[in-house]
Amino acid sequence: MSGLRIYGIARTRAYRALWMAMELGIDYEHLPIEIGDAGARSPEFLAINPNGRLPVIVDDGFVLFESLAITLYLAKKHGKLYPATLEGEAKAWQWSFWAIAEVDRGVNIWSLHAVRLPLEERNAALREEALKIIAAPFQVLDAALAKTPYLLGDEFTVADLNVAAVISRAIDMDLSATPHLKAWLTRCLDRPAARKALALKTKAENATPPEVTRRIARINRL
Ligand SMILES: N[C@@H](CCC(=O)N[C@@H](CS)C(=O)NCC(=O)O)C(=O)O
Repeated sequence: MSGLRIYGIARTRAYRALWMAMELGIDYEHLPIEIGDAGARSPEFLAINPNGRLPVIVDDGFVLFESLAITLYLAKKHGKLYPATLEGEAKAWQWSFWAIAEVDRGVNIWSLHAVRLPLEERNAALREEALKIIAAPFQVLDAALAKTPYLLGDEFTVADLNVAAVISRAIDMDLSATPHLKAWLTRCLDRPAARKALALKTKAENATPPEVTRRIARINRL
């Protein structure tokens, strides 16, 4: 089958690929498969992505996993939101790798224990620990955004999409210590494509049974 297929329910990191596809205005098919044995760890899916994780895309037969590799690939392929210079491209990679390495896990753990798990199953110690881990990188991001409205300058690019998508759940945190980060994140998430993607994500989130959220919490504590 030709065209772009995006695998993964919008509650997962597939949201990042969906947001990018919406920004680019390209045609795609969304296959909202779930994590676990009935979805991403089924034999059919493992044949596409042996990691058993979401998202993965198949673009005219080309298979790619890792959410931020997917957004970078799509932006570059479609010539939109992608830096025009070698240095700009390197900075987009820098911020993308930074987001995965420095803040992805912390924001995820915080959101599980602040918002997503049933109230009585939230662990305040894990929540506080997660906040401590992300405090320093959030200061780094705040300082960068004090200089320019977007990470690479005056324009929204794939670098902003990647970092904002990774920390999108931080919008529910108290961000008063990082006002530039807060204003930038609000700006990014307010874009029409971001709102559309977020609506899909919220809908999927609201339909997620508690046992799936518990499973996510178990995976993330590893
Ligand atoms: N670094 C990967 C992480 C992928 C990932 O962990 N996806 C989660 C959903 S958000 C998943 O599939 N978890 C289920 C599992 O590990 O079984 C990416 O950014 O694509």
